[in-house]
Amino acid sequence: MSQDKTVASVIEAFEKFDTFYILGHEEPDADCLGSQRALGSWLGRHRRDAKIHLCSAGPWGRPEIADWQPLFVNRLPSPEEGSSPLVIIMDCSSFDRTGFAESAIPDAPVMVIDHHAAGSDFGDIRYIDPLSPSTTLMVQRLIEDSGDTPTVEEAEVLFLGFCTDTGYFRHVEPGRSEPLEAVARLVAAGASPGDTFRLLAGGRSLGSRKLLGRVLERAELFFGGRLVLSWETWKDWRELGSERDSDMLYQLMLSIAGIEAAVIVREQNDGFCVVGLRSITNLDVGDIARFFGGGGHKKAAGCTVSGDLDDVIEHVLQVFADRLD
Ligand SMILES: [Mn+2]
Repeated sequence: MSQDKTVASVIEAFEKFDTFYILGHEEPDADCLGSQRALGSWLGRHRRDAKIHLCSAGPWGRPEIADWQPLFVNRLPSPEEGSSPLVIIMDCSSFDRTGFAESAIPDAPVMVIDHHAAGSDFGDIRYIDPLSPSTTLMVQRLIEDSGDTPTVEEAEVLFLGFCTDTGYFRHVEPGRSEPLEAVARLVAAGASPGDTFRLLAGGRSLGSRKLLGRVLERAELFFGGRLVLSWETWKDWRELGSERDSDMLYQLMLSIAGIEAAVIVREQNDGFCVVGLRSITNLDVGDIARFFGGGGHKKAAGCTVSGDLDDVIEHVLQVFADRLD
């Protein structure tokens, strides 16, 4: 089915139901929650009789969405007698990622709206667009293709979701302008690029800034300056707080001239270390993560490795040596 037809059939499908359970993935981000909020808001505007339940299993770790928690339930209420419920799962490539047990979900048709290319083929109605940089952009399309315009609030959360998944436009692919044309309409509808940037970059604790400094201070170059590696101890984490800002840390590390990849090794308190990997060249860090039983993409990946900090750092460097030496 063409994407146009899929979108039309999804819009049509909404008409058959009167109760909507809108779910996203666990450890939610603004793409998932923004998609849920905008779709819920729009369905509520159109179908004034409909019951809308925004559902999230949490945990709510990210500062930019911390205020949204009261809008969501973490336990799904039962549908009313005689109602026609639909379960909508957004930005989620497998059912497990919702964080809910199957028994906690009402027995109802399932619609999946997602932009991940890989994943399990679950759900009865599927709207999947791997070319879409965010799920929020797909929700915007549903709203616009039904002849409507997002409200200011819908535009704000849709824009925030797009900025989250594109690293504030950094990951938008060249050669395709439609996503930028679409988000320009969100700005026209009232979304603020400045406020959105401050929401994504701000709201941090002093401890988290000091932690950035500490980890940066320890950074070392390897393989003729092609790899930068740093580390964080369990003690740092206890002292300065659990709030992390990995994206900022990787940005700073990857801004070193001539660098190809960055690694952060984080000591856990259970004899393991969590290793985060980022690349800005063709060097496939997903491959390195998979060597240790982890996963991810070519440019962003992670794994958990047993051993103390020194052992894990040495082991990771050995694996990089095969590729960079
Ligand atoms: Mn997403």
